[in-house]
Amino acid sequence: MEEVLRQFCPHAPGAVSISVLGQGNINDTWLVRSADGAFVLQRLNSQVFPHPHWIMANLATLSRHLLEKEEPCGQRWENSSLLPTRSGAPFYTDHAGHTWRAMSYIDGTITHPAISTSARARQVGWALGHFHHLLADLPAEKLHDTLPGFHVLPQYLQSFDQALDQAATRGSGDLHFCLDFVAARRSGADLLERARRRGKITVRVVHGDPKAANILFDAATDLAVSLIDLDTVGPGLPLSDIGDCLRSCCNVLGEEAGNVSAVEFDVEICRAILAGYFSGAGALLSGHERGLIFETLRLTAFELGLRFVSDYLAGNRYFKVSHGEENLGRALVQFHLVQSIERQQTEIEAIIREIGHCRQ
Ligand code: GN1
Ligand code: MG
Repeated sequence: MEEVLRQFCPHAPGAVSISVLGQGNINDTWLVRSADGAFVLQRLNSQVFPHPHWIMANLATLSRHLLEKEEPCGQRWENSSLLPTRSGAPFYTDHAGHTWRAMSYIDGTITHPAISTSARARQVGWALGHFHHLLADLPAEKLHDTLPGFHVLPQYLQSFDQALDQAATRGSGDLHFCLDFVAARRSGADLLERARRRGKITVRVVHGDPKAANILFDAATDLAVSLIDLDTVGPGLPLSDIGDCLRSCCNVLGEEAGNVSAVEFDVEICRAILAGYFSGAGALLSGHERGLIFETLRLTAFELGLRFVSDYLAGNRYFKVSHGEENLGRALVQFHLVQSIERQQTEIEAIIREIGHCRQ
């Protein structure tokens, strides 16, 4: 760590304090406080992100664009940006080959692991919509695809089939539940890919991972201040971001819920998020895209469950785990969330129509 800190801190590494930040499933993250202020230090997971220079190039393009777009939006809004090493490089590779980088720290903020009030949910939606609005005129081709196949559901199904073929384990009842669940829902999984190929939906620059833990709130006002965790920013579908944000924030018990039968999709939180989203994004989504919100939401929760169970079958190589069954438990949570979404389809679709309609 000393060797790494020396790259980013002008002062002796001894003069800093370090604490673990967040609970990401992929990278390792620390908050570093020094006499010169605070910053976020991260060690990238090179299995997941094999091209760190693409990520850093994307972050630079993003920062430049957002700087040019600085405009009053009625509340505090800040964007985190890449901090170069002391020698001016965008990242540092240590002796073991790990990539390290520093990002600015947005002070006076907190995250809410559970979005439990409509006021916060509206802020979450507004923040995502505002982010999309700020990026609407940044051509998607200017950014690298740092994770080819990210949010491409048919590809996740292929990986699942492969992992199942090669899996050493087929045992438990929970696994059988997951396998039956996937088998019953795999048809129709190419909905977004088909719409994309037919030019019905637009590829834009999107966040890629707008889950609850990636939205910063001002500690004093409780208003949203920033979307963080920008490694997945790149060409994608705004619809996928909306689906991912809803599947995360409306699952009030969270992704690691112990009692899976209590997992529910909260429609009131969904209503507030969508209302906030449209107030921040304006008319970014076409009527056709708005008509796909429900299915995207259902498929996004299904996709994450599928990714978790595939990783479980493949021996937990992608998502960090603290015990061998964790990814199976996470898959169960997502699949129970899908069931809750399906049970409430009529209500959710009515909300989408009601809120989306006002924005036509
Ligand atoms: C991963 O690392 P983290 O926690 O920000 C994953 C997301 C998932 C999320 C589920 C690059 O994000 O796609 O939705 O876990 N990120 C990547 O918690 O795969
Ligand atoms: Mg992430």
